[in-house]
Amino acid sequence: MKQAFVALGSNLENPKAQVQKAFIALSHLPGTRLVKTSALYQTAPLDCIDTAPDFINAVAELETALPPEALLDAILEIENSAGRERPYINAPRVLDCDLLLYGNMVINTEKLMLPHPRMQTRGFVLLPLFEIAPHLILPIHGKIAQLITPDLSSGIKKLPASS
Ligand code: PH2
Ligand code: MG
Ligand code: MG
Repeated sequence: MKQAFVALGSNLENPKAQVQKAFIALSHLPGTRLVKTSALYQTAPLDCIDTAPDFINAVAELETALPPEALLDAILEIENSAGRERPYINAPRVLDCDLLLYGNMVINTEKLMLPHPRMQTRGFVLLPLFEIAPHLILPIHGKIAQLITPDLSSGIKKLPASS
């Protein structure tokens, strides 16, 4: 079994419910255990069109027997089942599932890049990841605690568990 982390994001069609549903879908993947989920975070859109709504973001920790490419296919299937469409880059979406990390693997293929190529600069990924794995050491980028800067944390609000 390998440890993997998946980032979830939604800014369409009841984003909180989309992310909650995605946690459940992850827990049902074959050969996979949902180990931990972060809180939900309300985050300002980054690199999106001006009118993009705020996102709900979260991170999940998995333990899985699926190889990385199969895990990627499985999480993209979860996106598709939620009704994901891709009219243009970074368009508002019902659900985005990004494979962040798979053990200590470094992969650079057309299909899959690990660590996820933008994760080390994105507060909406790093803050929920730090919440559930504060001692994590990323391949290439090192300790998660050292990647989090006040700059990255602006525009990000951790929501209370009840919300
Ligand atoms: N995802 C993007 C681009 N910008 N901004 C926020 N706040 N949250 C996201 O999940 C996000 C984004 C590309 O996938
Ligand atoms: Mg993404
Ligand atoms: Mg994506």
